[in-house]
Parts: sequence; structure tokens; C-alpha cells
Amino acid sequence: SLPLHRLQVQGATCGGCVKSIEQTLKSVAGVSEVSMDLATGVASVIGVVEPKNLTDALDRVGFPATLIR
Ligand code: 9UX
Repeated sequence: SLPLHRLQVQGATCGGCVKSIEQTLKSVAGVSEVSMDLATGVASVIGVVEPKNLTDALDRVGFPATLIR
């Protein structure tokens, strides 16, 4: 199975934010599946991807994020 990465995302306050974040993460090279939970701010990303590319992409759209276990 493909690697799972989890991110704690800051600043998502509505479903529109979640859609933006999911769309941004899906655009990163190597990502195959994304889902985010609005209540916790945790985004789960499946794919062969450099994790820094995920946080860099979210920084560019105004949602700072950190990798979590
Ligand atoms: Mo919702 Mo998020 O109106 O940037 S889309 S707060």
C-alpha cells in the first residue's frame, strides 16, 4: 500500500477551506488520495510524495501545516 502522511493544518474554519486544502494537496506530485477533517484540522494524504512539498503547497495558499505522526 502507498505511504500515508498526516498533517495538522492551521486556519481551516469552513468547508470551503477544506475544499481548498484538499484541492491544493491533490495537486502535489505523487499524491493519490486526500481527505481532511474540519473538526480536527488533520489532513490525511496517501501517495509517494515528499512531505515538505505538502507543507510548502499549503503555505502558499495561506494554511500553514506541520507533519504529525
Ligand atoms: Mo470559508 Mo475558508 O467561507 O478560506 S472558505 S472560511
